[in-house]
Amino acid sequence: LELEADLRVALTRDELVLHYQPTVDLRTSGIVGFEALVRWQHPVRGMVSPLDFIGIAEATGLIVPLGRWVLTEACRQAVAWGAAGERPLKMAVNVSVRQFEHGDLSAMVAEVLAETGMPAERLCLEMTESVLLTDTDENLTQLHRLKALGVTLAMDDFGTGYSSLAYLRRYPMDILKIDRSFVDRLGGDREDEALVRTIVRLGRSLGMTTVAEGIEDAVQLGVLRDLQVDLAQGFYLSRPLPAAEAGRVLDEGL
Ligand code: G
Ligand code: G
Ligand code: MN
Ligand code: NA
Repeated sequence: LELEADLRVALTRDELVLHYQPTVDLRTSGIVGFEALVRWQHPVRGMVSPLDFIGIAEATGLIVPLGRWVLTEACRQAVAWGAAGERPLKMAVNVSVRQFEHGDLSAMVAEVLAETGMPAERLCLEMTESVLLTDTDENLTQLHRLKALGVTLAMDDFGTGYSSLAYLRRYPMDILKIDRSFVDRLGGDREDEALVRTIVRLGRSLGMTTVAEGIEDAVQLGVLRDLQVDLAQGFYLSRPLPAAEAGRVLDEGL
């Protein structure tokens, strides 16, 4: 309850910050984009993880203004970085199923793109299966509107939910992010490798770009490269970084 009141205030006091985790092309090892991850610099508690406040934000509806702030800040940063270099850098932003339920998500995204001058093609929205499992028709309409804007859609934490296969076919998703629980077990058991290979094939056969998340060592990286996964994220490549450090690795490489 105390955190809820604090979170309301945090939004008006610039206490939220974004960290940026690089996404790496497994063939070139170059950075092709970042995933924006929100943190809360609480005046008393210090840095608070999204695990401790996204749930509160969802339950109270604060996720709507918070989500808009995150999207605006991430787009603003991507435009600033994009202007500096040659590459059209991608920016991925996590959206909650609650943002589909409260208010018009695609209209909000269109407004933020216009306000920040962010090209829609450079924005990726990450969502979990919960978006596909609840309020199906309304959410499907929203997803098609987002696609019509030119935004890329990613299925996050793939493999951890239900009905994955049927929903993947029905929804206009571009990117499949293989949950880190699968990546975690790579390197030992051949069965785990077979599982990841199957997910990669599934993604590819549906025309999706595959991303492996949660890579924590060189063995996992090697296996994923051999399996021809397209993109990778994980602490072994880089932790989520404050904006200034992310800008530095963008200039100097990892
Ligand atoms: O960055 P970290 O690993 O601590 O994130 C924990 C969880 O919080 C992850 O599931 C991540 O997707 C989620 N998260 C981080 N930033 C955001 C955000 O801006 N919006 C939403 N909805 N979830 C986020
Ligand atoms: O749910 P989502 O995939 O958006 O969650 C992203 C979260 O995963 C972030 O909080 C980020 O800090 C975390 N993360 C990123 N790379 C790794 C990793 O290599 N290992 C672990 N344990 N967590 C990671
Ligand atoms: Mn994510
Ligand atoms: Na994930």
